Amino acid sequence: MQSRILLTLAFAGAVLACGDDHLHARDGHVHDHSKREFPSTKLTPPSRPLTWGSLNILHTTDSHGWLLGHQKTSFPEPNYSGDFGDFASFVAHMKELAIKKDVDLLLVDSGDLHDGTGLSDGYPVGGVDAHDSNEFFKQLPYDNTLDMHNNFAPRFNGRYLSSNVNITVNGVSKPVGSRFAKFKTRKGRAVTALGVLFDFTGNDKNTTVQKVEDMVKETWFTDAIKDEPDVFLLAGHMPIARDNWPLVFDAIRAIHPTTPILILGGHTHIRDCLQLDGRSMSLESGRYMETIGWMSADLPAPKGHHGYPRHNGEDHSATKNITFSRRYLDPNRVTFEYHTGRGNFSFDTVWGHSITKGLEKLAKKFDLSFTYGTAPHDFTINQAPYPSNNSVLSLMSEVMPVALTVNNSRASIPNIMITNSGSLRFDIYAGPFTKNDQLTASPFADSFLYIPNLPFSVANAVLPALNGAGADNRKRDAAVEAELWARGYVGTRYREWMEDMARRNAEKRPTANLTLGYVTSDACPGVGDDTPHAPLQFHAVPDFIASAPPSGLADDAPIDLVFVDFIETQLIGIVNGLQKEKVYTTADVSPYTNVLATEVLGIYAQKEWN
Ligand SMILES: *[C@@H]1O[C@H](CO)[C@@H](O)[C@H](O)[C@H]1NC(C)=O
Ligand SMILES: *[C@@H]1O[C@H](CO)[C@@H](O)[C@H](O)[C@H]1NC(C)=O
Ligand SMILES: *[C@@H]1O[C@H](CO)[C@@H](O)[C@H](O)[C@H]1NC(C)=O
Ligand SMILES: *[C@@H]1O[C@H](CO)[C@@H](O)[C@H](O)[C@H]1NC(C)=O
Ligand SMILES: *[C@@H]1O[C@H](CO)[C@@H](O)[C@H](O)[C@H]1NC(C)=O
Ligand SMILES: *[C@@H]1O[C@H](CO)[C@@H](O)[C@H](O)[C@H]1NC(C)=O
Ligand SMILES: *[C@@H]1O[C@H](CO)[C@@H](O)[C@H](O)[C@H]1NC(C)=O
Ligand SMILES: CC(=O)N[C@H]1CO[C@H](CO)[C@@H](O)[C@@H]1O
Ligand SMILES: [Zn+2]
Ligand SMILES: [Zn+2]
Repeated sequence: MQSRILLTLAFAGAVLACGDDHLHARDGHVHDHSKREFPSTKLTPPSRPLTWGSLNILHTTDSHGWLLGHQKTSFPEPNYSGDFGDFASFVAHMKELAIKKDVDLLLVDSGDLHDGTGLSDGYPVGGVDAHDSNEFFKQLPYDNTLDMHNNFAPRFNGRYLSSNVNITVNGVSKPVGSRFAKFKTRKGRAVTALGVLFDFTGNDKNTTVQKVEDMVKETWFTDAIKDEPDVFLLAGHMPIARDNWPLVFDAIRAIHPTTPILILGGHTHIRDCLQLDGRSMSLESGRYMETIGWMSADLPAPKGHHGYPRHNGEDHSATKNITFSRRYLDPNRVTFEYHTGRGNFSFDTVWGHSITKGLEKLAKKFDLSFTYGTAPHDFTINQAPYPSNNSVLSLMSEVMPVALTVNNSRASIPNIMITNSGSLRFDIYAGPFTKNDQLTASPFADSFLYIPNLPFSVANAVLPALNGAGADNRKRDAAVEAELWARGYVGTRYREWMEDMARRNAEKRPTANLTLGYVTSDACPGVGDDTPHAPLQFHAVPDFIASAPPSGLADDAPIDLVFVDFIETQLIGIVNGLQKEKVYTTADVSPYTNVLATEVLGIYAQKEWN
């Protein structure tokens, strides 16, 4: 209890409510539950109980506003149908179980709470990004959280760990949250916690992100890690592999060669686990509330505790490998009920139920079920080949010419329209296409620019150049890739992961008796995926897509080249490489329309799917 209050004063109310036994909804409460809370599809339960250790962690990351759970009936969506209220009930029961087992259970989040759904992004004009959805987030008794891309408002001070992120307020630069926290768990374990953000350069105005390599040289850092706790807890919005965690890990190991170090990462949206040594584990727990991560560690009893083994002289436990386990849970009621030993009617807590109701109310307030039209079938990013009728990217090629020319004086001028495939964040499923679906499919509020009167042959060569594979282009690709990474597009790593998953399991697919979902292969021992699945189909997609070029034009016919705003620099470079008639600059670029990337699908659906 003390721990949470130290870290998250504002959570105190929720924290106090959390462990209480009397919060279960009585039967009467569940009668009005909608279908969402009882998935209509029969879900298969997890394969085996969780392994508990003396210290256990429930981990969420990159939830991106998916607090209402996944509600579509196309697979694998029902597997992720638990909402944040269900999760709250799950947490409450797990906290009780931890007390019964007399072990520690912490709840940790690694950031990216928003940019993904209507709940976080569908706020009315003048609202604050994720302000309302974060109100629900705050109701859970997180022991440690880090919020990244924005939401650096001073009112969050002290609630988030942000070791290397500063905000400038009234000309004074200061840490957004707390740089570190020291607290004791319920069982008396001393924890030193840090919250680290990867070297992010696309941060908001008035915020600075210090490079991790510089952070570990700071005096405050050295001071913070000097005293040995029972365990270091490093939660951060930084991928556990191919990034800078080893810098933090090594800095701690230089002083504390055997102290347990638990790392909870995020940002690349994958399920991943590795061990930097035998007394440390790093876990990354997916995205969009499609995964709840579980880590358990059999740590020695806390120092100072009467049972601490070190007092009898011979102590191997302080240097031996620690026994860890990790599991990736599909967040749905079947999973939650299975692991808490609850049934349909003993699972809901009053607290969880009220969160569900509150979320539904917010969805109503934001009018998220406003329907633009009816999607005739599923459109997916990677499950269908590109181009094809079922590809959401092919759909986008048709959507742009319709949506971007509405009320546009240039509508009659031939054009080619280009966007990046990473701007499409989620599949579109058959059935009502709502405001929420629009924001989940295309959550980035990018605008569209254009260069007028470009010769058709030049404009038509831009897309291949953007997607090009030549040596020259590879260098450019790296620059584009770096730009996308800096802006938070993590699609490349996620797609690599999905592609590898499909390839690895290709021969299994036809024979296996499994439903679709993630099939994780990571570097940690034991069972990873809580519920075994067969992998989804995977088809590679280009980085950039375009509308169909106008037909029957002469090479020199002038056309409009329309493109998503943030590729402006790369695109001008390409245009200048493709022709020598004129040196194009930003002065040749103008806004094409007021319609944003977040709006195009809705405009299209209203016209074509009604
Ligand atoms: C940055 O800070 C200045 C001065 O404190 C303020 O006027 C401005 O609105 C801030 N910008 C953002 C994006 O918060
Ligand atoms: C962050 O703020 C602290 C406190 O004001 C200051 O000492 C430090 O230099 C800042 N760090 C960066 C990287 O701006
Ligand atoms: C301890 O763990 C490390 C890292 O996971 C591993 O390389 C080593 O083999 C383990 N040692 C023993 C004795 O199991
Ligand atoms: C839970 O309740 C719902 C609705 O009454 C029912 O459809 C479902 O089969 C129940 N599930 C279990 C596991 O009992
Ligand atoms: C794709 O859609 C078009 C237009 O609706 C249709 O004519 C065509 O048969 C479809 N192709 C496939 C492979 O389904
Ligand atoms: C186009 O103009 C009409 C009439 O002014 C307006 O109702 C509509 O919302 C506009 N559409 C877009 C996409 O701007
Ligand atoms: C395959 O599915 C059947 C029917 O659902 C089930 O009885 C059987 O246990 C499954 N086999 C495996 C290996 O999971
Ligand atoms: C393991 C699991 O929960 N699988 C479910 C995933 O979704 C499909 C499609 O609805 C279901 O059939 C599976 O039972
Ligand atoms: Zn994310
Ligand atoms: Zn991120």
